[in-house]
Amino acid sequence: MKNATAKKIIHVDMDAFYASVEMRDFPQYRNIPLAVGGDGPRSVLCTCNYQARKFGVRSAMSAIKAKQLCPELTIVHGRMAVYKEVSDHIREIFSRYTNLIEPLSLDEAFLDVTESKQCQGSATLIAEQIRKDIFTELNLTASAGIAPNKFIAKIASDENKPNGQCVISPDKVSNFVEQLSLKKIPGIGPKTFQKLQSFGFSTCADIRASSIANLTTIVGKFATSLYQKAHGIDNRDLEVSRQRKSLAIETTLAIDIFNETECLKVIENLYPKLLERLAKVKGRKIVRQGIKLKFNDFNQTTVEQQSLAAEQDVFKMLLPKALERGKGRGIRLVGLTLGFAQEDILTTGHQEIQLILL
Ligand code: TTP
Ligand code: MG
Repeated sequence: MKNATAKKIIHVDMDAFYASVEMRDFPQYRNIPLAVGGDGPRSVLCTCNYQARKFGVRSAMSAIKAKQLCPELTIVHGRMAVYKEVSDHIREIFSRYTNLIEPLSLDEAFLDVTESKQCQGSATLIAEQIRKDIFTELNLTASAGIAPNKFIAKIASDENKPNGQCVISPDKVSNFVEQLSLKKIPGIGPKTFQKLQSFGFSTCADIRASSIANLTTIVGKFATSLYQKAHGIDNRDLEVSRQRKSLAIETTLAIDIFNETECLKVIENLYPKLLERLAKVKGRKIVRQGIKLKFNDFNQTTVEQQSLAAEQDVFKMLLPKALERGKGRGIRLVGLTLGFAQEDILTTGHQEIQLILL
């Protein structure tokens, strides 16, 4: 049965995130098995690229084991500041499509696009557009899952990885979930999985054939949630605790710049774009504006002042103080921000929908 009030949730997850950033920035890493992590005798890997995965190399594996599986593996140290910068950028891309964003880590987030009007309100097209934006602006690929709830969206985003997406419409949820291995359910670690298996439960279909009472004897309080998940039900809203506090636009420059005149030109370029975005944010009171500079050593500074409107001259006026803090370092990023008055708490605005189990 199709549920007319079903939510539209997208789960976006970057592909081989840290490794892809290294391959993007260093061409010599592009066609070899690559991992990011420590390479000492006690180190573990944060992640690895898809070439390395062909050898069985995985996240959280020890560097020693990884080298045994793939002797030609190159292991590089991570650059967190760069990953954080990419993460901020993808979140800014998400915010073009909805205010309801629940980031899970640097490289993944849930988006509730039920009320979004972009792309004719199609969650499938919004996900495609977001992945396109990420590719055009950051030269990185992401995968997405589109579904009526967080649980299914998260599993779906893994289905067509890398650089793919998977739509599970409300009427397909039941079939999709039936074949699912219990290993794939968040919250079921290797130990719980083993225990469930020893009682004859391997897939969601096996759980469906049981009862909450019976499952309680095996997994205790987790039984209800497990039973619901096996039917594809997950009524959790996105955890979007606060309204957007600010609106920001920023640009990472192709080459570092060093003086005020060049910075002013960047501000003049960014300002109309900030106004465009501001036009889409309805009914918010501006209380602050600020300028952010990131220097070529990745340190950053923000200079702000109270303000009741977005004024280009105020950004320009704040610039000298920000520049002074750079003490001559090159500038790699310029950003403009507007701070909003904090009002109501946002929720996703959807009542929990109880589905009837068939
Ligand atoms: P994941 O999204 O789990 O992995 P991934 O993006 O590298 O690969 P996939 O294509 O399968 O999504 O994690 C995102 C980043 O978080 C990852 O690039 C590195 C970091 N990370 C760790 O530092 N330690 C870990 O154990 C894991 C799993 C990830
Ligand atoms: Mg990822």
